[in-house]
Amino acid sequence: MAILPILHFPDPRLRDKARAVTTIDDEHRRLVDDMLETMYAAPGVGLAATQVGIAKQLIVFDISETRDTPQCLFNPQVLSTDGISEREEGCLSVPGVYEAVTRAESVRVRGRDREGKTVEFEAKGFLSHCIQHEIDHLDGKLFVDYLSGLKRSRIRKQALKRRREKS
Ligand code: GNR
Ligand code: NI
Repeated sequence: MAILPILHFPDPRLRDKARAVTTIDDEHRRLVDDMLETMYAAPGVGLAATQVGIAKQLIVFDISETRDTPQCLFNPQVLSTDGISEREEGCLSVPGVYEAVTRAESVRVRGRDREGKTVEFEAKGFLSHCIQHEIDHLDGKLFVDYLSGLKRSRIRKQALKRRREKS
């Protein structure tokens, strides 16, 4: 297993659109394991392949308190949504920034598991936000895109300044 470097906003690769994974093989299962190790080490509750510079439709997550329930989803799709919900979000690609984001309260999601089997389930509450946040990454979208242009430009300036100072 390996910890992969996480890209930081405003890296243009975070805007890439991920491609569907057609063959779920050992190489892709190794990527799942590396992404999980990276997510746990960060630490974060989710990670999209886009964040490690790989434009493939793959997300991993674990919202359990005990951090012992690793989950992955290839080619995740939102089938339907219900309600609206506002929650504070953060992102490993935008370190130190936490802001309220409004999303669907619940989502019905379909994808493939690590064996390539199709799975479908309903996500509510925090898991719903988490999965929508990860699927957004696969579309090249970041949670800061939901904030005002003024807030986003402040965050970008701060990120570029930090990168210059190499901290
Ligand atoms: O660790 C994370 N926390 C989080 C909190 C609220 C909503 C979404 C998230 S996902 C984030 C990890 C991350 O950046 N995933 O892309
Ligand atoms: Ni994120």
